[in-house]
Amino acid sequence: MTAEIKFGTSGWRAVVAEDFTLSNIRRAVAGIAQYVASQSGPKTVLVGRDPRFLGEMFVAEAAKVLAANGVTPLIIPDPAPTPAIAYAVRQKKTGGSINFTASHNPPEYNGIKYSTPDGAPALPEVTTQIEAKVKALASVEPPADSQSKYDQVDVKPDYLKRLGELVDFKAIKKSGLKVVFDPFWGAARGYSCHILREHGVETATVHDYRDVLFGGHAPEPDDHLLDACKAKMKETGAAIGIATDGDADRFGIVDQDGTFIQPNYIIALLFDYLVETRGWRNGVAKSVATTNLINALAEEYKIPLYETPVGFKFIGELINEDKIVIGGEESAGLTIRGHVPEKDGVIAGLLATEMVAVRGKSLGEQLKQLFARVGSFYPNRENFRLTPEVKEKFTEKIKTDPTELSGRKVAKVVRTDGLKLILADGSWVAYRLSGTEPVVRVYSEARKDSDREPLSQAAKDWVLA
Ligand code: G16
Repeated sequence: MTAEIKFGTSGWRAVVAEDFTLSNIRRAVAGIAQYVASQSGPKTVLVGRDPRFLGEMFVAEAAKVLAANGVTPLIIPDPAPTPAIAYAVRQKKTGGSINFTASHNPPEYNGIKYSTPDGAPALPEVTTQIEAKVKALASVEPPADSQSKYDQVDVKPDYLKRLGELVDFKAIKKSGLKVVFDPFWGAARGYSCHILREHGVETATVHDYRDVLFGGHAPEPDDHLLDACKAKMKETGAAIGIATDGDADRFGIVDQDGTFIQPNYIIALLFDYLVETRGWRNGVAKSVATTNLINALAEEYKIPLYETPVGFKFIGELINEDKIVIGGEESAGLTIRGHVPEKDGVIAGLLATEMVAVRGKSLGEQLKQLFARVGSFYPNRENFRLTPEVKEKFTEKIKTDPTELSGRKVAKVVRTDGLKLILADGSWVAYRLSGTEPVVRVYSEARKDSDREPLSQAAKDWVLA
């Protein structure tokens, strides 16, 4: 079947054998090749993948399609983290990368992320051009099986070397803390654990083998899927558990006592820590759906704050322009100054480890201190499956500008992405359609723990009424 190929929040994603077929992959890759060929930049494209089923085959097919369209493929033979591929794009000065991954989506999905020569996820002005080229291609004949061998590159050594420059491994080693790493059967296997061990840090792993079914669920480093990591931490006496998703651009962090520390808080804590230890003060960025704890910190430090639509490509731009210390999204993505303009779940875990080692305090204790300094914030997110009725109702509803939400006065309406309603006490709710999954996202952030549930309920009541 000829599917409509859309590059959503982060690339094209589809169910394997339904829309993610060799024939649609050929169209998508040919569209990217035509785009690259039309640009003035390099005509070589890196081709990589996460460890999903048939990834090797998709990479091989993409290489042939690129070559047939006048673009030279440079193949990454082993599964590689999305940020390691982003780093290689810059190092090798290629015309971008094609990465076969569906990130944290369930095992039946695969996808293509295209990054531009700056290593950042392609911006909408690029993906709309690619989509138009793909649309014009009814079908792409399978390229003749040329016997030519394409060049290969191992992206791991350079990327790990860069991490060695950005993270203070000496401090981690000195603290003597132990780490558990959970790669979720994904692309970061052999990355975070390797570099920690290389620097003499005792590191245990779980889910450290290939399983294309990811244990029967999405490879998402979320609280409810981190039991094995928590059990291993208990067994080994680890001070921190660090996890990455299928393509290692997202992170999940577990505190010493087994508490999952949500990404919102990790980004805020790292922002504070980097200002303190690196002395950087150029700016900070977050998506509009990410905690206002970051706004409060930016205000305290008198550091410019950039609030972007959801999609790391917008934060990537700010990194490339050297405008920010750190940029993050509540969906578990972050990067830092001087690093790739792409989410990096590996560096997130390593920096969180460094922060615990240097501060000598658990993440929970650090968060408590941060709340005492700049105020408390309790973010929450829920997803609703999209039936055609839900989608229609939702789309209509969020066009309106409400003046109150369950009796609470709306102080400000923000339309950076979807709809965000800011209430008088600084709490807020936000709504948008996901660009990666068939769901509606309902975000809320209370200022008191006791208001977390009522506010989230009010947010749902308003949109579903
Ligand atoms: C992708 C994007 C992120 C975005 C996330 C959720 O992450 O790269 O920038 O925050 O999706 O987007 P949405 O709410 O539209 O589903 P990943 O890790 O799936 O590539």
